[in-house]
Amino acid sequence: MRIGFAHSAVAACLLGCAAGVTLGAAFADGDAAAVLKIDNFAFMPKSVTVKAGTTVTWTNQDDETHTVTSITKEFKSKPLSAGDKFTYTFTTPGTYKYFCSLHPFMTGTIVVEAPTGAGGTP
Ligand SMILES: [Cu+2]
Repeated sequence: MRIGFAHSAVAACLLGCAAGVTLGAAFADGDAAAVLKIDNFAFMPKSVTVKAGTTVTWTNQDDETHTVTSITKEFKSKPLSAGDKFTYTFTTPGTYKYFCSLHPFMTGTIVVEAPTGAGGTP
């Protein structure tokens, strides 16, 4: 269901992006969102550590089409053209490795830590 998945990913991004803009100043108590970019055939930052429940957004700023594809198939973007975004919310602690299915040498890692107590400890 490639089309269906892409549609839900876009919907999630709309929600996530809107929330990010609205709540941007309120993130001091915890990372509820993380933003990565894809540029020059690389994910940047290449490795990111976030708390469980964090929504990660990748934006393709390259001129090439790329994907964000989990090696364990937990998440998989559609091919992202320049300017496209992909959003995924990580709810379970663990290490998530991913790559670009079009350029497999492009790799990245999301490390998801257990959430801290309410309020968190920076
Ligand atoms: Cu690529």
